[in-house]
Amino acid sequence: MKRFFKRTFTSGLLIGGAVAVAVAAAAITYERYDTKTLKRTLRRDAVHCGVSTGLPGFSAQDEKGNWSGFDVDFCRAIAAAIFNDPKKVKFVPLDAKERFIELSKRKIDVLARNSSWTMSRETEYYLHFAGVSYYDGQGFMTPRARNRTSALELDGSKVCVQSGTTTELNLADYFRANNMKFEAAIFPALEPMLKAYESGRCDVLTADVSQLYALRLKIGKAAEHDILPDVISKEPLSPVVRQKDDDWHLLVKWTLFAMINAEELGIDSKNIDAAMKSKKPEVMRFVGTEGDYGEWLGLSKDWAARIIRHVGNYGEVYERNVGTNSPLGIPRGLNQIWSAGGILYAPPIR
Ligand SMILES: N[C@@H](CCC(=O)N[C@@H](CS)C(=O)NCC(=O)O)C(=O)O
Repeated sequence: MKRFFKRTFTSGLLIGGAVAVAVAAAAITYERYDTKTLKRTLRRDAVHCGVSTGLPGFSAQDEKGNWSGFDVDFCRAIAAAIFNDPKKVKFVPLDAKERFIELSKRKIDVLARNSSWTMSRETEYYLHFAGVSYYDGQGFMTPRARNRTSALELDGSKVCVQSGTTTELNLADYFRANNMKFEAAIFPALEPMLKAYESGRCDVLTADVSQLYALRLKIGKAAEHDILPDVISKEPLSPVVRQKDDDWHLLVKWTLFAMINAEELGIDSKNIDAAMKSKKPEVMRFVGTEGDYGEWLGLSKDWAARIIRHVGNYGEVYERNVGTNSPLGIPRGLNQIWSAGGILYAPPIR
């Protein structure tokens, strides 16, 4: 469907310093293409969201089949914005290797699966990373019994790593740069990698630090495993969409920005009803009592308020799933709002 938006601009022209002012009104017609993804999502009444196969705190299923986690909540936020119903999501578990291919093949609408934003992933698979939802970095986990305190003590180690990840290349770079030898035990799937580590077939396991926390929890006996302090790479984790899918890309991107902006503005799931009555201009634009920002996205005026009511702001989602009072217990660190000492900085809704 093609939608046309007509906007009129008025420009004033001052002639020769005289009092005569000529006013020219120009009507400019913008064209916006509604691409297939939003239409299909609306038709089937559900967002198809690619997540990892099972990382506690990020995307995991309980015995009743209910999904929870940081990535899961992001999928629910998109559904809340579109349908006013966070349950209208179908979760599609994907391992590292298949995730971008399945997204390209339209098996899913969006990938929210601890995926690092890199140049080659955008250019080779024709994708867009919508915005950083979690600033991560790669680290190492070792059994406490091995008594390691730094990654620089890992010379000669056998290292468990998952294929199809940025982790594999960073591992090789790090050992080479530090003149250390290693043997990689490479696994295409998570479970066999974890089993190999648990049974002592590897001396160390490497993954993004957030995922090490999740895996340590999965193993049980958290106290028996150390996450070393060294962080050897940048892993900007981001939701991913296909290229040439502009309206969908905007929707996913602004869902994330809405969650971050809400935290900065002090809007959360508990005070959202009061926020709907606020007279503060920034809050009014956010909740849709002023302006038509949601409508330009193809949604309702209260699209952002729906996200916060049903899912919460960024900080609520972080704390619930991975924060210091959750079983994972990861401090906010870089993932704190910029005005509170972190680097989360979302463009404003205006
Ligand atoms: N952020 C890195 C690593 C992501 C990744 O796939 N990590 C593995 C190791 S923990 C994982 O999440 N596996 C879960 C799965 O395959 O379902 C990337 O984008 O390549």
